[in-house]
Amino acid sequence: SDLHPMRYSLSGGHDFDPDFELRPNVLDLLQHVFIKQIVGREKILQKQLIELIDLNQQIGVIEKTRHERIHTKRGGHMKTQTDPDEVDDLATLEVLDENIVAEKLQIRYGRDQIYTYVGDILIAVNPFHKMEIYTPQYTKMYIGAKRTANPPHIFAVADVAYQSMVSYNTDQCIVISGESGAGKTESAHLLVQQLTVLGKANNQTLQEKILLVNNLVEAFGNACTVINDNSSRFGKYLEMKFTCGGTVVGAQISEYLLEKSRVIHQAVGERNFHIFYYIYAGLADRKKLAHYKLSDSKTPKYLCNEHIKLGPDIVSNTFYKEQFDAVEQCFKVIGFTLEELGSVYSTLAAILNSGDIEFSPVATEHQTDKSDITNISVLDNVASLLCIRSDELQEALTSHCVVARGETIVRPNTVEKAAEVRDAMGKALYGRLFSWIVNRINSLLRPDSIGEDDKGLNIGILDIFGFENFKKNSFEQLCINIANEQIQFYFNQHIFAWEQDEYLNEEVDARMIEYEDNRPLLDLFLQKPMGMLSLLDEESRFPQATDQTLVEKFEDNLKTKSFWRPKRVDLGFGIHHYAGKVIYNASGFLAKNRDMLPADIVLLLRSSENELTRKLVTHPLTKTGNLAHTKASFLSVQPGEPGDTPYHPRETTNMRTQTVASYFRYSLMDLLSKMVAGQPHFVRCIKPNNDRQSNKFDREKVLVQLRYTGVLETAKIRRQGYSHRILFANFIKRYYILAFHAHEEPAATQETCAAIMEKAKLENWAMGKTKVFLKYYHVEHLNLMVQQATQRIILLQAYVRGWLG
Ligand code: AOV
Ligand code: MG
Repeated sequence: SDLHPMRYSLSGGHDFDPDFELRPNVLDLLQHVFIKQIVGREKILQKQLIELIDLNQQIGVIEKTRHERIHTKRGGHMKTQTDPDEVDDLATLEVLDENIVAEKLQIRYGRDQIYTYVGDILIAVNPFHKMEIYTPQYTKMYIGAKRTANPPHIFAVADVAYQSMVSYNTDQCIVISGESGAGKTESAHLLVQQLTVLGKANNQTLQEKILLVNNLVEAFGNACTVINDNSSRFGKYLEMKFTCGGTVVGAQISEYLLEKSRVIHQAVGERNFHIFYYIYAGLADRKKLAHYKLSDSKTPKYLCNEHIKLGPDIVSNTFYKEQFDAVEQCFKVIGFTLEELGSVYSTLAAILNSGDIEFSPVATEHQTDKSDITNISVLDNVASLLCIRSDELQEALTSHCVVARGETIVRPNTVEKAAEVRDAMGKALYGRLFSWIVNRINSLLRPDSIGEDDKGLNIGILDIFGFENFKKNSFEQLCINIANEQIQFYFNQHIFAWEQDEYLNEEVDARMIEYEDNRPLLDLFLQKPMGMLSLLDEESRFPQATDQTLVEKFEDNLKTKSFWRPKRVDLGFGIHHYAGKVIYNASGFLAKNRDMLPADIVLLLRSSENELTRKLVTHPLTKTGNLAHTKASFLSVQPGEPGDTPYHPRETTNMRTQTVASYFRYSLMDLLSKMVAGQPHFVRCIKPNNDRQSNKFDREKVLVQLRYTGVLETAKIRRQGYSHRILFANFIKRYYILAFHAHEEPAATQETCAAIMEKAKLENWAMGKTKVFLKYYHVEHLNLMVQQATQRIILLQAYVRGWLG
């Protein structure tokens, strides 16, 4: 079962039959019967068969040629690399220091070699121009190929993950990291592209659907920022589902922490989510603006901010129109109904319209803080698009209910409060629409062909928003950077901490590597009850609290060098992240964390005559993740329960309410539990310059990234360390054929394993108490030998079948 047909089948169309091979009498049979019969009949056949008879001997031959090749051609992994310019793998460099590493990357970058290995980790330097290395020829070249056969490539990562999944029957997880604009999302696309080919979907449609998922969710979740024109404003974990045989059967996405505030406000030089521009231009093109209550002469407020007046630019933008057609096509191919599409467009149009609702103060006899809507026609438009009553919407925006001593009292909203409610509604509708789309995609792409006993396998691809450091950093940047901090911790755990623990346990001698442990920072954010997020939640519960009291609370409680209050910055606080120092501004933190959607609005939307609108407010927002199997060492805190910090006690609906911080904490844990369940592969994206220019390699900029991502330490540990540790029994099951006869059953001991390694003439491995410790190139070499041995067995079986008739 270790041997996957895809890897071992011969071009002749013969299938490998593992049972056949295991029948002990096959070899004897051949030796005694068939050889005699065919002697003289067919010279070539005879020669081949004799060659094949004694597998051990045969493997000796294969091994010799391989071994020679490795020494002569590659050189790298057995000794250090000789040609100083040809470094596919930085872990092989004789002298490892950051300047040399940066220089090698620069030389390669200058030759358009954007990919480089550090052991089994792939470094991808953003080329900022189109590359001709993702064509079908390249796809083919990287399928089932030995790593050293081709230059480093993202397709090779897909291949290793896929082959490991089918060979070892375990889930895989590809973690892509790097700062904003470094190329994570592009890498994620390329991985999906290669994996759909590897997974040979039985039907074209499924393959097509999976390829479109990213495009669809990114139209809704990505936006133009000052750093990246297509910046991910949410975290995405895409799981591709396979049968145990390796056929792709579906996909599932989890989304994390969409930056909803972008719907109502964009910073200088930034834009709203792509889809708003697409739909605005697309509907204009189809003369459908009026139907969705939009006007081409007056651009919705949410689309223009004080710094860019897009106006007619949007409506006449052909790129946007094309994108709209493309998004619609994605929806249709994936399986959304036309009715659903109409509802999605209506919801988007309702959000755009709602931004234009204006309020003015009304002075009454008793009070002056009442507000009224000045443009009732806009209100009517929003109500009609959401299929709710206009007068009820007006009431929900301009007043709120308070329950006091069992009595419900209606209180008016001030102009500011009414505008807040309006914006909260826009954000909530968009956030929920996004979640609904993701859930709908999941139900449309949920695999149904996997049987009950066959739970199937999956490869997860993590593409989150990268580390951000703007001129002004708010709550969103804090969450984004905490998420990156957690991913870095996961990387460190995997590459350094566990590795070292295991050496100790197995009594394998290996030098320890120093690395930057960012655990204290994670504690600073996530610890309960004194971590930053807990303090934020606590403060969010006090009605009298302000952003000022929040920063003071941070200052009083967070006693670490990584936190400080810069002078002369109101509401400012600084954090020294693993990736650098960031100054945050706490203005708006409390409101953003509370993220309140008044109960009156929820109840009103629930009365909608539109099914989708109702669904958006009735479906529980929290996802259920399985946190039970999360390795404790990953979590600096206990996983938070969804909704574990109720902050709004008078909420009368049964809608779960929780702060953004507590939900964020929960999402992080949910994500990690998914990630640790699989074998990880790492892709580290590097941004060569801040100007999005091709052919510009800013050495300082790259050095900083190499430093904070621990590339140098990784290279060292990859050179010294053993990336593979395999239990004796598993090792023997996989490789015994290299040193024993097919029918032998050698004992699961150190001696057996050593015998195999010696037979394979490999050096520099280590023997633990229960596991064999191998470097990644050992495994490649062993796999290749098994593959060749197996191919010969297949040949043999084919001949035997033929003769048996
Ligand atoms: P990100 O995902 O890491 O940023 P992207 O994947 O969106 O970054 O890449 C940013 C831009 O770099 C893309 O729009 C492309 O123009 C270019 N690019 C990246 N990789 C390649 C490639 N392999 N070939 C050609 N161009 C590329 V963020 O989501 O902002 O953290 O939050
Ligand atoms: Mg991205």
